[in-house]
Amino acid sequence: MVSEIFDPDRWEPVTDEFDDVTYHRGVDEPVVRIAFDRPEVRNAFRPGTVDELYAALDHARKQADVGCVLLTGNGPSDSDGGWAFCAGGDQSVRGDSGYEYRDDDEAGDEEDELVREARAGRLHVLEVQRLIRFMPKPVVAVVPGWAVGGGHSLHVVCDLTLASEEHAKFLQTDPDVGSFDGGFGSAYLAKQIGQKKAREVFFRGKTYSAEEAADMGMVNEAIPHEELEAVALEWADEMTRKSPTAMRMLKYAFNMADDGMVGQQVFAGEATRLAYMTEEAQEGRDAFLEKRDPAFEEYPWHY
Ligand code: S0N
Repeated sequence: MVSEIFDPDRWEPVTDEFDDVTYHRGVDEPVVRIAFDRPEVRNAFRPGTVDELYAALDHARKQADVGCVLLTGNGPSDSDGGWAFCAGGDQSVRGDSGYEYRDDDEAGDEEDELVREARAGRLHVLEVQRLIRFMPKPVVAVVPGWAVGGGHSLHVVCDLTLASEEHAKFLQTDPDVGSFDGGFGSAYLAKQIGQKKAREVFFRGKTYSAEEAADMGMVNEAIPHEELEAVALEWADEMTRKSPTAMRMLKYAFNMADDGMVGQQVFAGEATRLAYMTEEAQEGRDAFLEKRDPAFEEYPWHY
């Protein structure tokens, strides 16, 4: 079983090579579902989990026929029935300078010795955050239970969050375990819910329900638990019917003000891609290749 609220008729596996993550694509919809699959530890991530998550997200990023990514957590836990989106970094594999690959963590085993050495104690969940932030399609956090620590930060960086009315719980424990997400997890959260509230989330470490999180502005909607994944698919269906170019430009436009020069670069790269599609830009290329002056006077100075 993938998850109690997973509908097997609507999904087919993309791969079964992952240990800590499941990866499906919609049978009839241009949507993928990527899920943490460690319910016994509230879907906490170890380094191999992050590798697999990154690989699945990057695969989804490159698929021309995929317009939306649902990021969720499988459940419930067999031992106590608890639900989780993700409980952040797995504290049991945290060494003295970061999270460590252990013997039962198969991911990346083929890598050579120098790569293994370079990746020791990595905090590469931040690379996953950047991938979510910069991929040219919406990523929706579908939160069936706990979103905690680095798991909370992941929902924050997603474009949208839908949460189980009954089971979703939002909690920041970073300062309880001596970690701090000083990037999107805190600063971008403050953009979403305001400075005072964001500081309360981190400094107090109170648990918020889906409804409270929606009232604060960090969750789009609280959904009855049994309907959570079906509603997420409805939202994905609405979004994937829109113009891919418009959606991409909108995502990057929303990001730009907060992402500085990198945000400008990403947006401008897309503008350049659009410009390349014009005859005017193609005239510049052709003139160079034909060793003549470009005839740009053919093209209007629009106002
Ligand atoms: C999630 C909580 C609140 C759930 O409580 P509940 O329902 O009472 O269940 P438990 O009995 O506590 O848990 C069930 C089982 O799951 C294990 N477990 C839960 N979370 C983790 C975890 N994070 N790591 C390892 N195991 C976990 C429990 O141990 C239990 O197992 P058994 O039954 O065998 O005892 C509650 O569990 C809780 O508070 N969990 C810890 C949450 C936490 O503190 N997470 C880490 C926070 N920090 C980060 O995530 C760092 C993120 C990060 O990587 C990062 C990001 C940005 C910049 C830097 C970093 C960096 O790496 O530092």
